[in-house]
Amino acid sequence: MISASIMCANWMRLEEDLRALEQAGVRYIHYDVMDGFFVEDYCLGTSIINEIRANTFLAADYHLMVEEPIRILRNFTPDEGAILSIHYEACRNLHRDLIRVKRQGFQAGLVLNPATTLNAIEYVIDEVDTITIMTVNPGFKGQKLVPQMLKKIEALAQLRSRLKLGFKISVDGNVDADNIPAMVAAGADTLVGGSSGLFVAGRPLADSIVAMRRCIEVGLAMR
Ligand code: S6P
Ligand code: MG
Repeated sequence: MISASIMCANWMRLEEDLRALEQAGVRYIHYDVMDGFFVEDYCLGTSIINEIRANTFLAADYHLMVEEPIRILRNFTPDEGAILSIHYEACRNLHRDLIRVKRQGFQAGLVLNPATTLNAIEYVIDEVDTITIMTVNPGFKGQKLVPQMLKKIEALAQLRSRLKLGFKISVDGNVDADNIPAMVAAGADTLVGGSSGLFVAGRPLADSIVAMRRCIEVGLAMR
């Protein structure tokens, strides 16, 4: 599945971009929310998010890069199929927070920064619908893959089959033609498309999506 990181869209032509994503069968719109504290930058408040939500049928994939996200959980509306992901590193009471995300009607997502080990999530792994491996350090578009993350995706996929769990594995950061095959081969189910692989300057979105799908096929064949 492809989740389109809307912060990387062409904001001067947002409506066109939305229609192209819908027509190409993208699965989610990925909304990055940054608080200038957990990460250095700020982006996507709910007034902007809700304007986009009102103008697309694509399901929401919220990525909260926010300290203590539980404080602002009520700002988000759980439409059909929406995922809301919070960071392991940002929550003082992660288990409680994941339960609250689900209780509010979202699929519960958990995001891990590159330095966070998989051991850290042993006691919450049964609660989650999606685990996102940050393949760059969060905060900015246009960064390069942290290469050790390919092993981490693979280890997470192995852990999932060992525990017989059904969560999805998502990857976020530098999802491009060079990296997609290895990410998919390692076990990624959802790819967050950003500035490197989806919203590429001078290339129509439809072409990017065709190219991403070709790379996904290559990765699946390598499994
Ligand atoms: C980064 C954020 C991401 C980016 C996306 C950028 O902190 O969580 O969702 O928007 O990964 O993609 P790219 O291809 O520029 O790395
Ligand atoms: Mg993100």
